[in-house]
Amino acid sequence: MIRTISSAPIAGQKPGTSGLRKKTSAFMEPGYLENFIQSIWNGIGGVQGKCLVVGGDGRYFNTKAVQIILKMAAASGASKVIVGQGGLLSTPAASHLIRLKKADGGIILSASHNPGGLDGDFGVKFNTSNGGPAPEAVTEAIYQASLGLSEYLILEAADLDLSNVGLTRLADMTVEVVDPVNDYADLMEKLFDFEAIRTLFSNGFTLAFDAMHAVTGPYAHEILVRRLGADETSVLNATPLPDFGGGHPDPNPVWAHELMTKMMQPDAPDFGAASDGDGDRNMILGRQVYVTPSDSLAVIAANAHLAPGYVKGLAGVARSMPTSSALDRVAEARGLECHATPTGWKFFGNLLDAGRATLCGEESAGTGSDHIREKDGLWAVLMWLNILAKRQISVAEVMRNHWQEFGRNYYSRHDYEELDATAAQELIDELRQRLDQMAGQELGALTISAAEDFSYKDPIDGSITTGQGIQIHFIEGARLVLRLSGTGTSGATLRVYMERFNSGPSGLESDPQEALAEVITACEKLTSLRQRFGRERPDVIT
Ligand code: VG1
Ligand code: CO
Repeated sequence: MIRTISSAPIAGQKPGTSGLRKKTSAFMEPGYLENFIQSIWNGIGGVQGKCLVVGGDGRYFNTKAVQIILKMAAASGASKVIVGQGGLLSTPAASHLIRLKKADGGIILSASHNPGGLDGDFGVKFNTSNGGPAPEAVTEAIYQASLGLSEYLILEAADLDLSNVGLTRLADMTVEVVDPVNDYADLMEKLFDFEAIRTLFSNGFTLAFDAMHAVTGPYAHEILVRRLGADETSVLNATPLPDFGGGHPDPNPVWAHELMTKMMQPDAPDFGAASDGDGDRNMILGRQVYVTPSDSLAVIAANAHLAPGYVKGLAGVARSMPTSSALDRVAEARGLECHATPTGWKFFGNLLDAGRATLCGEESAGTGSDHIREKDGLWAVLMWLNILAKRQISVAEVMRNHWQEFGRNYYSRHDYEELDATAAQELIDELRQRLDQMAGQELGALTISAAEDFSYKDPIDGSITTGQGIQIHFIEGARLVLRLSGTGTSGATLRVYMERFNSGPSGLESDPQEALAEVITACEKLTSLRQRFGRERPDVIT
């Protein structure tokens, strides 16, 4: 029986960089998830007769939320929902399924790298029929719908058993429970030279992949161990847990410290990698080498043709604005179109759909291509393995060669977390007001050449997005970017991005924090960050 439950708008149901993220306890309050799901339905013009893909990263409340969404889809007349077995789907696998099954869209339950559990965070992302995150116009329509919500529809029915693959029904709606891994693994097999990677492993190449107790465990096991022959022990923390084992599934040197420590030993495996909560981001390591995400993107751009799916070369490349311009150097050398977009994968969708970019990436360790419409952690790992298998050199050598050829963009991001939200916004506002007077200003050893508040005009649909971060260029070939995070759930996180180019051939092997010392000083002179927020140092340095 369909029930119409009267409700009222709940403040703050506004999707951020990647979906709506709140404390798990907030999402579990009566009507909270229901209100947002109904707002999605209303914001996209209803789900009558539509087919949707649903799944999540397995965090606390995932299973219950899937059941609620199924009942709400059935109540609003959806014709079919395709759901991952046990309610699980990585973000890239969901994107692929939407495209493969020609679904009208999908809902991914994840707060990505944010910790999970009852005390952690939960999130809901809506993806459109191209498999990509809903663009701004759609998330805005959903938000507007949430502000005018007065009721939601839900089917009164018993929970479905999602533990077996196959077809079942919920009232008039078909529910197809699918293996979350198979279709995705098949896609990877088409894109990469599995034969070459298998040979690499059989010749004794060693790997450590840290799934961080999040969704990628089963994917990594199937692909790396079962299909490619890596040793069983290569996949660490492979069982998805509702609280990610108490960890913070963010693949960076700080949160993936267990893997980091392992990889920094002289007898470390040849290759190391980690993925985040929902499997869309990655960290790449070699023996005693950490590859920054921006460098990884540039290396992939320069070597993608070694993988069967990309032999024809790249149509173009794109990066988020704060990502280092290492990618631009490769694009320039290879004559590729290169775009800089605001932070968040949704801005790559149009470029990918229009064939203007084949490869996209973000400094936050998201890399991906036009094979789906999301960033893809395991895809990046396989791309690296494919490159190493073909080039037969170590990760350290790949990096050394790359910097010799293109120069090195030293890069680092400093995060200041849980700042007072008003004070953080005031800093950005103040900087905005000073932008006009900045050119020519000396900040220690560096002189500002240009300063702007980044805005982006989408070259495909002409939409304009403003206020995407303060970007300051220095005449010495350095850059400083400041923006506020759109994925946090308490206070504000200030992200400070720093970059400095060294054309080589000497000085290419310095410590990034040392190479960036003058940019760090310039930032402090410009913002008085430490004094303003009473912070001695950043909370996270990547
Ligand atoms: C962060 C990253 C951004 C990424 C986003 C979602 O956003 O900086 O590059 O696209 O997370 O990634 P923000 O607004 O906090 O800087 V994920 O893996 O959370 O879906
Ligand atoms: Co993610």
